[in-house]
Amino acid sequence: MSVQVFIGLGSNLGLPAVQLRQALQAMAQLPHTQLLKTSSLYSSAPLGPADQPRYTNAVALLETALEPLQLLDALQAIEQDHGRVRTGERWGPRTLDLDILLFGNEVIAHERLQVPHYQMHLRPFVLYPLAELAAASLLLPDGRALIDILMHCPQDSSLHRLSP
Ligand code: A4P
Ligand code: MG
Repeated sequence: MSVQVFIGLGSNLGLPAVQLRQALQAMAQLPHTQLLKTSSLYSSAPLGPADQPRYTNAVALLETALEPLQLLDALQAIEQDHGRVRTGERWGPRTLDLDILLFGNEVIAHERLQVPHYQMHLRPFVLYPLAELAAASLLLPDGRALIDILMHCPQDSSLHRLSP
């Protein structure tokens, strides 16, 4: 059985837009998976340590028959292929970050995987591209509507859309 999955993409090292496009192509080629839609690219100031470049972010909608941990493994392999070095610094710079935001309507509390992504409701750079792809009436597993979450999330005046 396939489920619809939203993936958050982020990059702030190298050529972020190129890395995001390559990551989208790599996700489209995953087994038992289709890339259904991709959002515009967005630019924003870093959340976390300020002494790092601005981020480019996007969201993709996949349909997959992979299990959640299989998908996580596949996404981490794509991150590695794009030169990601895990420095251990929380919220530090990265060439490519792929986060599972929503996996169907599932709530997952695994040591390697928390879904919905634990910070998505606080991150305009996730919520705006997500809202391009999902109906505003989309309900998260806790029953909250995306539109409500968007209306209550912190403002980020640094966020702007780069390309359609
Ligand atoms: N993991 C748990 N849940 C998930 C999930 N839903 N999706 C685990 C993906 N992975 C998940 O991930 C650490 C571990 O989280 C993984 O091994 C996986 O098993 P990581 O990518 O190495 O993340 P991290 O840097 O150690 O910390 P964190 O808190 O996950 O970083 P974030 O939340 O990804 O934040 N500012 C802007 N403007 N835009 C950004 O995109 N991104 C970050 C990174 C900081 N500031 C930013 C942005
Ligand atoms: Mg991550």
